[in-house]
Amino acid sequence: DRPRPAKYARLPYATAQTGLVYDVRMRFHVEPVPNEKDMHPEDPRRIHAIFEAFVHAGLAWTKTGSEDGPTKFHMGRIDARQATKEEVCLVHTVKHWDWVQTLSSKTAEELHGMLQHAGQPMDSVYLSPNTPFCAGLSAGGAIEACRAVMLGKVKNAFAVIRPPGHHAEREDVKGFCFYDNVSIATKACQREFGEKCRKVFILDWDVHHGNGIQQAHYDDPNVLYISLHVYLNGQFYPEGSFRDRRQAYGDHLHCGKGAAQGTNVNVPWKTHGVGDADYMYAFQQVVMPIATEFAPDLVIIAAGFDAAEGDVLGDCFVTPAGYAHMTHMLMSLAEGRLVACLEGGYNLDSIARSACAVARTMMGEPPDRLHNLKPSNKGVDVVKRVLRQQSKFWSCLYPKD
Ligand code: 6DK
Ligand code: ZN
Repeated sequence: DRPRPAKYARLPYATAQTGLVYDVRMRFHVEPVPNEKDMHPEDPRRIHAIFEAFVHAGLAWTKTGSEDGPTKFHMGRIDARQATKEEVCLVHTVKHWDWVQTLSSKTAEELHGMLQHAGQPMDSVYLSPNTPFCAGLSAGGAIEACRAVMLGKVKNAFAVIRPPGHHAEREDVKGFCFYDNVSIATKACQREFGEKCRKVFILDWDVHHGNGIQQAHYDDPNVLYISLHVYLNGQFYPEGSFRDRRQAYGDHLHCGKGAAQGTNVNVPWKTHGVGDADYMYAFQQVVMPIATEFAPDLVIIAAGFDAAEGDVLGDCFVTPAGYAHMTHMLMSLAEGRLVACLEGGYNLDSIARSACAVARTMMGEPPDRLHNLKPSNKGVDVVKRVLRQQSKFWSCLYPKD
């Protein structure tokens, strides 16, 4: 990451405007493997790589040198804690909670055996005795980041958490996820802050569709979920991975149920290889108009960095500056109350650089300029299809002619 320009080093972050959740104990959820080369992509080093980059760039609780006196907090530290059973069960069933808890007392062999569930292999997760502890901290970290913003302790916050959450369903672990961190934080804040936090906007820029988040709020008109993801008609996760054989789940026709129609928005890219220009186009045409009309009280980013340049799972080309611009636009909503919660992202260097760009933007630095603003033909096509569908529900999108 580039060094911090001097003119920003002196900005008076008297009380930090940006909060940071990072707890090393979230690294304890690991798959036992013989060597580094065989590491699962959802690697405990992911969160460390991001934190280390924050420290290196002078963004996270570093000492600024003896002549400056005491430690200066550039990002304010927010402590993670365990999410309670009651909080987790705002989204998941008690049966789900109980099942996750049982993992802590199992041997490695027993855990390995549990990966076969009712004759079917469990979908893309590994299990460790520390999983319940780490999943609890991850959800609790997301909650505390959102609470700090809602309480006005910080303007915005970044929760560097794992395991991720957006695939976890009401009663299913899936896709490296156990508890749906972002949805739990959403419901916890709605409950605690009432009218002050009635409407929450969740923007999911992870390259995979957040089926868990979509499910958790599908009939709630007070939660707007917009996801941009690769969607290849059965060929890209989580398509085709559901027990009940659901296929089309992240398509543009899934809009929400009943009074919540229009509060679920899928932007399903039809190819790999989408980049900044496609994201900027979707933000301009779809995301920002709908979000502005929705007028949220809080914005949460399901911030996976697997659409980043260099990620082998995503195979897309979003640059750190692209993430910075999306962050910058989202900061214009909800009087700036914005929380980024880490989801996926597997190239340690890409996620570190992307997360730094997001954090700098949240702290008030202008984003770097983008060099290519021409969206791909296929990208334009997808956005048009989304517009046609969503214009039934949003007056800002009504065809005007
Ligand atoms: N499995 C996520 O990024 C999770 O959305 C993505 C889960 C993908 C599962 C299928 C898959 C592999 C690939 C390579 C090696 C082992 C397993 F939830 C998030 F973390 F955010 O690609
Ligand atoms: Zn992902």
